[in-house]
Parts: sequence; C-alpha cells; structure tokens
Amino acid sequence: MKSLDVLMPVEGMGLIGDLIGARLPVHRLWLEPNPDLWLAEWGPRIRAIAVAGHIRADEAYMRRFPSLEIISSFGVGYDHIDAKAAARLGIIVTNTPGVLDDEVADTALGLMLMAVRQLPQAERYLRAGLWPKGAYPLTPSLRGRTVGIVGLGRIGKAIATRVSGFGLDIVYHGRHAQTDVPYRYYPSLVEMAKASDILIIVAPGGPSTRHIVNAEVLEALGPEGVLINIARGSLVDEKALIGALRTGKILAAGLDVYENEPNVPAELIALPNAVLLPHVGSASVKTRQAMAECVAENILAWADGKPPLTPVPETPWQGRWGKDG
Ligand code: 8YV
Repeated sequence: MKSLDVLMPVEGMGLIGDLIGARLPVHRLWLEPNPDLWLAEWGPRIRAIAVAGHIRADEAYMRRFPSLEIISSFGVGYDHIDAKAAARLGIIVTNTPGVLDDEVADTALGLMLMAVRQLPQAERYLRAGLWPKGAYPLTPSLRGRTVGIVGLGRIGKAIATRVSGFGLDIVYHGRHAQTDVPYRYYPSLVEMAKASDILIIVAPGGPSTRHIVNAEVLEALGPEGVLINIARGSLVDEKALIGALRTGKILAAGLDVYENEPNVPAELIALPNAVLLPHVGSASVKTRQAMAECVAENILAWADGKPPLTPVPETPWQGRWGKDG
C-alpha cells in the first residue's frame, strides 16, 4: 500500500475517517484551528480527499492540491464536484452508486403516498384531538393515476418497480429513450407532464438540469397533479412551485430536496399542500453505513494500487496509476 495523505475537508460519518484512518493518515480539516494556514502547508501533500458533506469542489479548489489523485464523495449525486475539471486535471472522482437505490426509492414512494393521501396532515389531525369532532376529510387518490418519472436511472428504475406494484401506469422522460424498459418514453418533459398525474424527479442535478421543472411544466401537470422531488432542489424552480401550489395550478408536492438546503423558504413551509422532508432519502443507518464503506473502499483500493471501485463516468478508470506511480 502506498502511503497516501487523505484530507477530510468537512465532518461526516465518523465511520469514513475510522475506516480510512485504520490504514492511512487522515487529516480532519474541521479540527484545525486555522484551516487556511494548514492547507497552505499541507495542500501539496494531499493525494486523496474524502468528501463527506457537500463542499463545492470546483477547479480552483482542486488546484489547491497539486498532488491530488482521487476525490471520493459520499452520495450518488456529485453535482457539488466539477467532475469535468477533475478529468482535465487527471483526478478520479468516485461516488456511492447502487447501495442507496432501494432506500431512496422507498422514500420516494413514501412521499408520494404522503402527498396524495395527506397522511401527515391526517396524523396531525388525530394528534390535535380533532377526530372525535368528525372524520378527517376525504382525500385525493392514487388509483388510476399515471406516474411520470424524470430520470430513469438505477433509482428511477427501483421507483418504477415499486410504482408498478401499486398498479399505476408509468411513463418516463430523460436524455435518451431506453430500449430495454416497458414504459413509454417522452422526449419532451412538458408533453410528459401533460400525460402524467404525478411527476417524480430522480434526475441528476447540475447546470444541464437546472430548473427543468418550471412554471410551464407545472401548468402542464395540471390542477390534479402532484410533484415529488427526491433528486436535487436545483431541478425545480422553487418560486414557480410555490406559486403553483398556492394558486392550485397543481394539487400537492412531496419534497425531500430544496434549492438552498438546509434553508427551506417560509412560503413553502406555510403551504398546507406540501409535504416536506429534510433530505432524508438515503438516511437510514444501514444505507448510510454502506455509503460510508464505499467512500472508504474507493480510497483504500487506490492506496493499494488497485482501480477505483466506482468512478463517475466523467473520470473513467483508464488504467493509469497515481501521479507518482
Ligand atoms: C447524500 C444524496 O448522501 O446520494 C445523494 O446524492 O443526496 C444523499 O444520499 C446526502 O446528501 C449526504 O450529504
């Protein structure tokens, strides 16, 4: 194993530092009294970074580490890392795909049920002691609805499997039609929104998907329509969504992600027809442990002179070794 100095810029699951630290020197930047001074001295020696929280790793950030070989990121989405810049600089980026698909798909289905059947509102009704005064009002139904999935990747497919178990029709939108799926493809998101009753957003974040769910899409979804977002807040124009929920342009929304986390607009919190979760899609003990192990295993494999386990498509493994290897 090569000796590899690993930087953890922000505090994340302790397990990540523990697993890496058992075999390699780990530097926990948040414990340094003067991080900038520390980086000026140590930056050139750092060859691996374990990103546990969502720091912004753009080109300028990566250039602070001239010996950097690998960034191992916690989470499947990596829109906080400029992976194209990493590719130019010869830095491998890894994420944690696969291990969280089912957990996030479970959360999406939970949000869909909560938003359509008003389950959180009904529960609050009981706790407020209102049941003896009368039954909770009848709610909209999932029955007979068509679900439009935006982004039919691994998590999108895990959601589709569950949605078909619910007996609902499925259509999808993404960059390309897929030949091996039984669902109808819509190249236009607006057209799919017109044909759907529920939109579930599962596509990656980043500049190319920013605000793809805009006022026009919400208008197309219509007054019985429901929006579920478990991907990234950046995909949805939050102001347009608040307007659509407030004026009844759509029926309801179930959100796990927001444009400016962890800050959620007061206008959204005030809306009775929005079910709001604090980005917990993958947040079970079991799944977060598997993600932490994946972050550590990528760095430990690299230190052993092995290929990275889960490189992102922008920085594929091409058989090259570390910068001095
Ligand atoms: C992250 C997520 O792990 O995987 C993703 O893309 O959004 C979550 O599962 C979470 O944001 C941790 O910071």
